[in-house]
Amino acid sequence: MITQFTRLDVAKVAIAATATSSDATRGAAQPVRGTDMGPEQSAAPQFPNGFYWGVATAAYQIEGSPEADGKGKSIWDTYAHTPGKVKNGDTGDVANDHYRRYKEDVAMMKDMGAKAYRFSIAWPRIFPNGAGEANPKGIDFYSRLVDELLAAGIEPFATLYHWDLPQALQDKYGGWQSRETPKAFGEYSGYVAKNLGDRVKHFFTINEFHSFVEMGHQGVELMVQGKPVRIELAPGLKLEPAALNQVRHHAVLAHGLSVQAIRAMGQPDIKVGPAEVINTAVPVIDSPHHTKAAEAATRELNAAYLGVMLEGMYSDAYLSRAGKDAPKFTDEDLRAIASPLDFVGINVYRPIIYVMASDDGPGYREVPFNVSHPKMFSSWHLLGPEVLYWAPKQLQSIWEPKEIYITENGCAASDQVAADGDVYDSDRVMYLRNGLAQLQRAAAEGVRVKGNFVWSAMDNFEWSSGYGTRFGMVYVDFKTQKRTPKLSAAWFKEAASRNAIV
Ligand code: GBH
Repeated sequence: MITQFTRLDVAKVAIAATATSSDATRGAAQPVRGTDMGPEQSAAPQFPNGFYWGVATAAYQIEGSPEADGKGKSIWDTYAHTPGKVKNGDTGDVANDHYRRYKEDVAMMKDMGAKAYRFSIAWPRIFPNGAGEANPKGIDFYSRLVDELLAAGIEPFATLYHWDLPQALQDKYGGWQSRETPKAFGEYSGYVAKNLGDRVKHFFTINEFHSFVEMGHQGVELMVQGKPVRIELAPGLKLEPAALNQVRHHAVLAHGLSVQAIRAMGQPDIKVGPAEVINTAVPVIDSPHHTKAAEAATRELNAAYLGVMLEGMYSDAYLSRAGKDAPKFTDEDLRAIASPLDFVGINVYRPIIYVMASDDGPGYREVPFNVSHPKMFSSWHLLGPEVLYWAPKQLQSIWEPKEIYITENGCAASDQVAADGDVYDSDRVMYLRNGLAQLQRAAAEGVRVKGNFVWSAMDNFEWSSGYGTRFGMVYVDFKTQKRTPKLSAAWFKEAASRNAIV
């Protein structure tokens, strides 16, 4: 842990020196935080009381123990063991050994000042064959984890699907290509809600529809700083457009059936919503004209996922783009997909595009990223901190969800343990500080954001990129399993305790 802050102390003095003038320019009308406000704090409004300062992980990325206590195989066990799929041949066989070290990890999150933890449940631990007979030892693990979290004063938020589909469903039905998978997902969701819902009050159905559908069933190619980047995820298929559209439909249908099953089987005070990686079109110029155009673009960019979940229908533009390859669905499907939600979770990493208003076409046009536009460490991660303002703001304005969670934001960095034993992830601190200041700006304007989960609580298995791409606020030595909180963990702790960035 970073304890010696000599350089930061110097910085504090500098901040204190500038605080008076900035307070003066803000004017007296601004709400003031506490009476014990130090001179180094500004008078910007806080996040709402009870804001969840959270950290996030996912089962396959941290747990290891792929065969423990009767767990079945997932498509990620298969994919990671297929030569050439994951960088350096890395697999999640051991990962962070969290299945056995969860108590230590909960203690570590408590030390970091986390108020909430978003973890995912491995479906094949609960239903080793995807459906049919449940494996009680699987749910026992998550039950112990939840008890440990509650004892530490950390609120558990559980994701039901973070990409580790039971291999049995892939083998039997072609996985997400079949309606059997959403049906099985509904049953699994109901079972989990029934068994954990006395203590877990927030469930996310599915993580990043967009990512596992597109990257898992076709592969996604994008240009970053003038270079093509291709991303694939399990099961690594390359489907034709009609089949891909059907997979998209089955993913949102699974979400809907999951919400219905949780309502039917779980305690009435359970809250549920999706955790989607919202594709955000950021207005490149801050005028009402351009911000309205950007909102229209964001709505269309999310038509096949958040759009249908929150509007109960596919947009005309989506259906006409798909043409003869459009998904096949019934009205009953649409009703299930649009089941009322308690909140919407969004993962927010970067602007997907910048836009301007335009007289042509749909009323907006894309403004290309300059080749020199800065990026963070991972291949796809262009930097645009203002997306943490626009994404929740547009979400609220387009679809008016009751509550909003930022279910992930964070970045990879080239972290190394320094000679003094600490890890100085200055770029991650920069990223979080600038992004979360934008989120605070949204909250101050009345956007109903209830919490934020930093991805990730600790370094982990970064899917096709393996262990070299570190997203944690805690460094993990994968040879020894030693955990070392980075500079960003100290930064997070301070922000969480003040409930403010600026
Ligand atoms: C999330 O993926 C995952 O939920 C998580 O498991 C993962 O470890 C973490 O974030 C870090 O990658 O937006 O144009 O770049 C989200 C990141 C979002 C990255 C979609 C690739 C591709 C299109 N992914 N993105 S683009």
